[in-house]
This record gives sequence, structure tokens and C-alpha cells, in this order.
Amino acid sequence: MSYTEFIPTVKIILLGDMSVGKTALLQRFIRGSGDIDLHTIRSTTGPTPTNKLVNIRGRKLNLNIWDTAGMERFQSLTRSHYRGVLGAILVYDAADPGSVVPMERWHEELLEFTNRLTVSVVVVANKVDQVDGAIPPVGQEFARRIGALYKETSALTGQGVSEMFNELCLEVMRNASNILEQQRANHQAEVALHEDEEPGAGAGAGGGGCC
Ligand SMILES: Nc1nc2c(ncn2[C@@H]2O[C@H](COP(=O)(O)OP(=O)(O)O)[C@@H](O)[C@H]2O)c(=O)[nH]1
Ligand SMILES: [Mg+2]
Repeated sequence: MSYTEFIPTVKIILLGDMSVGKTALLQRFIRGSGDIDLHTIRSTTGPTPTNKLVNIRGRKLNLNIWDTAGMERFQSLTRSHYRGVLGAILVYDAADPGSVVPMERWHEELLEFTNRLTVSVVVVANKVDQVDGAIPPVGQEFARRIGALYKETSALTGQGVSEMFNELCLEVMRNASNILEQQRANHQAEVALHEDEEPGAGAGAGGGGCC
């Protein structure tokens, strides 16, 4: 096996009720400042991951981001959706402060299926472009209560979106450093194993075994 640079994978999930802007946030993050047509965003059938390579303070991470793809309507995310999650983005609509209430349930479900010691959480007040004046502090209060980060975003204008993902990644690197190191160790062990097996790679190279 030839040497390839190891890049740890960080599984992130988006949580929150319908229409708060989860898919739009993901699209904005993936496409950057380019135009996105928020009106063409549709729910797909079943959650699908999106991968994005990021560089956080000189360290590369492969973000494996899972959207709910409409399943949140029935609160029907499965245990496997949560498996291995290191970062969770709890989204509500800043223009509809009542939408912060269901996040309690999403957070409970998150804690039921993940390790609270290693999962990092950010509470996101999205659609800030639709709020005139100060953002009601309900999201910030909720975040403080559950010990999460708090960020304000607009998927429409892009305000705060990449910053939110960056800060979540930094938090993951702090809270889940052991898991990321374990990934690296597993990778190195696998590379070493394959090097041993490869014909011509070191001592046991005599057999060949080629047909
Ligand atoms: N004004 C504004 N609209 C948004 C924003 N984010 C999403 N939307 C709109 O809100 C609706 C729901 O967004 P969507 O991403 O599908 O929500 P989801 O159900 O949580 O995935 C769509 O019509 C989007 O165009 C935002 O930051 N600002
Ligand atoms: Mg969606």
C-alpha cells in the first residue's frame, strides 16, 4: 500500500424541525459564497452524507455531514444516523423563537444515542436576515443550559455559516482528540500490515504468490 496522507473523518449531523434551514445551511457551506437557489432545495428520500475537506488551523479534516432529508418530520431518525457522531448542529429559526422549543427533544435524542463526553454541539439561530433588530436570546440561553456553542447564521446571505462550521470543528478537535488519534493509529496499523504483506516490501518478500 502506498503511503497516503491520513485525514481524520468527523461525522456531523444537522438536527432541528422542518423548514428551519438545515439543508440550506449545508448547501451554503458546501458552495461557499456562490449563488444558491434556496427555493430549489427539496427534501430527498432518506438521509445522505455530504463530504467536505476542511483545513482547521493547519489540520485537515474530512467532514462527513448528514442532513435529515425530511425524516425529521416524523422524528424518525434511527440509531445508525447518530452512530459515530462527533459534532451536532441544532438549528432553529431565529425569526420564529418558538422553534427553539423542539430542540430540547432533539438534544435528548442526541444524548441518548451518542457519547455526551465526546460529542460537540452548536446551537444555531438561522435566518437572522429575517430578524429586524436584536435576536431574541432564547437560543443563546438554551445553548448555555446544555453547554453548547451558540452561533447566528443566515444560509441566505452566508453570514456566519463557515465560521459556525469552523468553530464546531475546533470544538470537536478539543473534545474528541482521542478518537481522532485512534483513527490515525488504526490507519497506521493498517498501512504497516499491508506493507508487510506486499511482495518486495522487506523481509518476507520471497514468496511472491503471483499467478
Ligand atoms: N430568509 C432565509 N430563508 C432561509 C434561510 N435558510 C433557509 N431558508 C428558507 O427556509 C425554507 C426551509 O429551508 P430548508 O433548508 O429546506 O429547511 P430544512 O427543512 O430545515 O432543511 C426554504 O424555503 C429556504 O429557502 C435563511 O437563512 N434565510
Ligand atoms: Mg431539509
